[in-house]
Amino acid sequence: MGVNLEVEIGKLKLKNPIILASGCAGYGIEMEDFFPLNEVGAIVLKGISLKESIGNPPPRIWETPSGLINSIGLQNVGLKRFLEEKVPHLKGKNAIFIANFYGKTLEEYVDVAIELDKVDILQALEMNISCPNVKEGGIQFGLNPETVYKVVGKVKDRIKKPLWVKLTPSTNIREIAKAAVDANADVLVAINSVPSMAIDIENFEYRVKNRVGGLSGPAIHPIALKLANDVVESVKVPVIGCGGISSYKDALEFILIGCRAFELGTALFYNPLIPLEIKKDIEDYLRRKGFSSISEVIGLIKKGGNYGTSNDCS
Ligand code: RRO
Repeated sequence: MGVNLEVEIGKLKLKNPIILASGCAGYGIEMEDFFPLNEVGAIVLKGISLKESIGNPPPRIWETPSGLINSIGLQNVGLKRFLEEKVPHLKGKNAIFIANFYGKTLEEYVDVAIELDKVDILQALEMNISCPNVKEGGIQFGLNPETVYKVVGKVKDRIKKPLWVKLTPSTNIREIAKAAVDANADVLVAINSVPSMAIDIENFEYRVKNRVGGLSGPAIHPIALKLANDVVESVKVPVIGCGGISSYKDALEFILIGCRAFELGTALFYNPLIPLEIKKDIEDYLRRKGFSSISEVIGLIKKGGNYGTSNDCS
């Protein structure tokens, strides 16, 4: 029996709920060695800013028990080279591409979004207000509800494509989610990496030069799940779960709490074929449980307990 994995993220139809997370799949092209790009529901490209950036100085990656700390610092080719060098490669792939973007100032967020909005191969724009690794832009735009309302509203006013907003775990995510939706965000993504630190005690040094990096991988999955749940409970727009997925079970946890899709990131670094494995395993699960489509299990979790009924933001 065939199972239907199609999901709707607002007006956007994805053939399956598997989305490759920004920063973990390059500009899409890098994944083609492993599978045709249209095997996954969508690919979120590495964050783009107006100007090219070499990112933070090395070392900027450190592996922890069940996790990965990164401090890439938004290295990217910049808007001009993205349009000239990357976009032509993505044309005709019959896949869904989402551009992740950020600005150092509110005006830069708007300017880069306006330009990306004109790119026909992009189906939506994912605003990054949650990068833990840059001094300007990134996380400080995502910590405060008033700032979130302002930056989301200003960008949303100037673009036609759906606006996804990727949230940080480092604040009251319910308030931030509401502010983004009040400013007409179409979709929320929860969560970006968790600010973290590791020390080399022999050499008295931080493991990453920037001192702080974003923790991702299995270590953060339960945190991500709880925060995605908070967002689902707080707003009516589609929510995409992100954080520490390394198996179909982790992915389905996001779906059962009500996320319409999920972003897969760090696991791609040690197993680039994991999207295909998760797809097959989800199909097997749905058949085993007697469902014919993924949409039947979205939000199927049995509600219970008192959590979420108060103003709990812990
Ligand atoms: O480039 C990065 O350092 C980075 C970004 Br933009 C982000 O959103 N999340 C992350 O963990 N690293």
